[in-house]
Amino acid sequence: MKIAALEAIPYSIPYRHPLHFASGSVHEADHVLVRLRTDDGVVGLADTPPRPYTYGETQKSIVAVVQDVFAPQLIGVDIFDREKVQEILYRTVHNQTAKGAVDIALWDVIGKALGQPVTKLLGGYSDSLRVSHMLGFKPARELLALALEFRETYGINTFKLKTGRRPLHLDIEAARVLREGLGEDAELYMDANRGWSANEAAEVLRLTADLGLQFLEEPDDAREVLGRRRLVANSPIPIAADESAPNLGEAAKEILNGGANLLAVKTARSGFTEAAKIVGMAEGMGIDVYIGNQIDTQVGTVASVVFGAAFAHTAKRAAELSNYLDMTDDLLAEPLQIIDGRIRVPEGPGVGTGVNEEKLERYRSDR
Ligand code: MUC
Ligand code: MG
Repeated sequence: MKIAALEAIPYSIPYRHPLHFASGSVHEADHVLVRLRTDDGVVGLADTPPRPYTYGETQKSIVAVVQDVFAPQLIGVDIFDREKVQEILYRTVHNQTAKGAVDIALWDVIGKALGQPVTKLLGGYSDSLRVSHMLGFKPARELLALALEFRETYGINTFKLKTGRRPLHLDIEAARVLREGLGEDAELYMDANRGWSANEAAEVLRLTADLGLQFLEEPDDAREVLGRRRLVANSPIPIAADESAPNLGEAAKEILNGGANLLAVKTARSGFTEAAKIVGMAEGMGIDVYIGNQIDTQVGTVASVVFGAAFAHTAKRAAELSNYLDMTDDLLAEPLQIIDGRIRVPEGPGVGTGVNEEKLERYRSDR
């Protein structure tokens, strides 16, 4: 069974309210749906979030690289020759989420062709994942009200607080208000998206030492190697790499450099094939991982669930799976449900990324 067509469809769905964080903000999901067809008519789907401030990609660059660079090289390749597909994709540098989406769409057709859920093909470890919700910049009291509402409505009790602001007390106060309002049982961690220097991050860790934070993600720019190494060596909690470890090589380098001792794994940027290699590498090195969020739609989130539930190493920690709730609508045909703080893996063949065609027509922006 061979790849016969590869399309990239830009679309846009507004957010209910913008999400702000240290490296940028989102107001609408101006994403790209990747659709891969085989010569037998099997269709695979995946979602691609352009994040210029993280990976340098835009909606237009994703459409261009998928249709003009990847499609001509991939058409005619057997769907089961995954290493050949990887070799072709990695001939092109960067374009992280475009490659991730092509890989996930390929896994979707493989699952459908075999009549198997992809989560089982990958590892089949669990049938659900515990959800962590990401809170963007807001005044501390509003953050607490939101977190309490999420706990009440969805049973979510793990929260990632976006930080990296100056003056530092804004984020320190937000963390303190959340801990006091949510109680000891809530799991809380911070993501500064490189907003601080290493010394500022050390100061925040000192002033929040009594709050029981789980870890701190991407506190500063990891390219400032010595500052980061010093921070990791002296931190009482793990320091996680997210955008500083977007691929297998960078993830290995960050760990070996002492730039991180925890890794965020994101299917949107790694697909399933590279993400599985990162998970294996981390497990072998004794490094914990968690499933991160690329501010994914439901189509993107279902891929994270399928992957995260497949492995013991990724299913251990809460996964960031709920930010689609900030969107006004979604393309996913079978909407996700968060019950008792968990999302279940879809049971049908493939990834479960089927879209509502009528909605795709309504939101696509190329016509
Ligand atoms: C994160 O973990 O950094 C920020 C931008 C994006 O695409 O995802 C985030 C979340
Ligand atoms: Mg992050």
